[in-house]
Amino acid sequence: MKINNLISQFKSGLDKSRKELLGKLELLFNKSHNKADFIEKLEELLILSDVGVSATQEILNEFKQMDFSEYKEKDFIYFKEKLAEILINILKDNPTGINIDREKLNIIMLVGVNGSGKTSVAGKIAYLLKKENHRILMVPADTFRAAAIQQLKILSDQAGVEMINTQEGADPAAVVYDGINAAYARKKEVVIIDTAGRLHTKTNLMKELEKIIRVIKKEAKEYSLEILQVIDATMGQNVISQVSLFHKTLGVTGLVLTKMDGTAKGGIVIALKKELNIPVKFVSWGEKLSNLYYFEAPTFVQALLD
Ligand SMILES: Nc1nc2c(ncn2[C@@H]2O[C@H](COP(=O)(O)OP(=O)(O)O)[C@@H](O)[C@H]2O)c(=O)[nH]1
Ligand SMILES: [Mg+2]
Repeated sequence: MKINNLISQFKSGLDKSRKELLGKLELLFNKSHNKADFIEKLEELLILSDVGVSATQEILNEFKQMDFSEYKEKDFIYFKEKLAEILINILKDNPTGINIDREKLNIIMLVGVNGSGKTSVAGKIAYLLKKENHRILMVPADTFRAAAIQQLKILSDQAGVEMINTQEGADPAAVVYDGINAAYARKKEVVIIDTAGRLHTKTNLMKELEKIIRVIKKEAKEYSLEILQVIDATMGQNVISQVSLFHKTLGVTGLVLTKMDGTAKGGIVIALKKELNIPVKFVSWGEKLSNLYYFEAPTFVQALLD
């Protein structure tokens, strides 16, 4: 996608966050009388925007080191540029997207709590990789409800990719076993595994997911495994502890932020990077299959502050 087009897509996805943040930043910039006042108001604004405590401190330290008159005498644009520079610096070293190696079986497993958007993201990744001409097999490992299997089937059909069949109540690890073997038999390059996320059985869920990973490691030869945690961006700071839990047990290799359109708190991206240092690989908004984007820090920050 052309870069201008990408920025405008990001801008529309981040519309709520941008409007909220920019208005408040400008007000803060114009109304603060001295450095202490400015720093205090900026701190409050960053915390309210979900940037998180440690990233907020890093940003404030940058501004504290500057001469207040230096940014006060110049205009708001100068201040925004400085902030953008700091944010991009926090978000750098973030390997985005996923590399598909045609010589291997590329296994992508989606994990996360119920309703975070795993099944939707499974469909969106399939759609994206299908456009790049990859041979994809979908594996419905959320077998708890027939409707969940059906939901993935509908998305697979829309994306034009195959899904293996299974029954409600089947053992998820057994479904993955079948999926991997089917992928080799059908000469697929990519396997996308959708999983369950029922939180009331947290320990069981983690055991179920660990068992799936064991099956992958045993059955797959010459493979790569991406464990992507799907996060509902509207959940705020709660997602930090959610991701910690999944990461500790499973080893999450990347994050996918969904529902970015539904929140005015885009700052969560910065908190996740700063506190957990797990790369944000994709962002998504809206229900359309095409609404999944490789996360690019400069584009994201520009869309947020422009
Ligand atoms: N507005 C919005 N809704 C979404 C997005 N992604 C998923 N949804 C909706 O959120 C709900 C849960 O999504 P689903 O993919 O089933 O989540 P799962 O339980 O993690 O598999 C569904 O109603 C989706 O249509 C998004 O990016 N934006
Ligand atoms: Mg689901």
